[in-house]
Amino acid sequence: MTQVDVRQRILSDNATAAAALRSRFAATHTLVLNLISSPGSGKTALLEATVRALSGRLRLGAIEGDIATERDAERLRALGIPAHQILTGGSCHLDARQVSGALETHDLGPLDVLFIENVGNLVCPTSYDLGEDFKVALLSVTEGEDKPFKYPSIFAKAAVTVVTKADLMPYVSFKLDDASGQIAALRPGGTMLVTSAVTGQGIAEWCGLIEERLAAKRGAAS
Ligand SMILES: Nc1nc2c(ncn2[C@@H]2O[C@H](COP(=O)(O)OP(=O)(O)OP(=O)(O)O)[C@@H](O)[C@H]2O)c(=O)[nH]1
Ligand SMILES: [Mg+2]
Repeated sequence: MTQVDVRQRILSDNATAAAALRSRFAATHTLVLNLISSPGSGKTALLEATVRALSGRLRLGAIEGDIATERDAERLRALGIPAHQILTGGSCHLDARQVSGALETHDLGPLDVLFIENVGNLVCPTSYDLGEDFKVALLSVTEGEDKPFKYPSIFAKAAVTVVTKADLMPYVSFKLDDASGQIAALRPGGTMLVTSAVTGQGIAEWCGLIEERLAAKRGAAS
């Protein structure tokens, strides 16, 4: 088998496992988001702000992917939602089998929304379907506005891009118009939001988007 054959086989096995997950989430009417970004761009901070805003209204849960430590799951459990940490032990992304395994061994209970926070990496997680309703790409203003065109695959695949750490915009030369032009070119019709987990900017819009997508999924199923 060549390297290309092996990769195709891995992705094909992943697609089968992802399809089973998607059926499972359809049966429970659970909206599933797969969050992908560079390390430290603010995935867990966005989820913390989301939990603070929405956990009174919706049943939220999280699967966290990291190479090492339970820290992100602990941050979310501290806010009162079920969160399970998958430790990849070196792998730079989550795959669908790991997510199914986590759901088999750790009952997160009935959920309206499941957040899957992928391993911090803008490249590897892009190829692996996790049975999600949509991917969310995060881009923090401290990373620079040139990143969408430099890492096009994730910004093309993500239905939603969240620009994070907007409170730091005055201190860095992040050109928001430039970034939004690249994102729109890579994903025509996609949604871009600008948020700050520190000031709360954009969090209401982000939570509104989640509630709308959940209602749409439930409406489509009935
Ligand atoms: N100023 C500011 N800092 C933020 C914001 N969001 C996150 N941070 C900080 O950025 C750092 C990384 O945030 P995390 O939420 O842990 O980032 P992450 O993407 O989950 O990181 P990994 O899981 O390691 O990939 C922390 O020090 C946060 O406090 C924000 O909106 N504004
Ligand atoms: Mg994190």
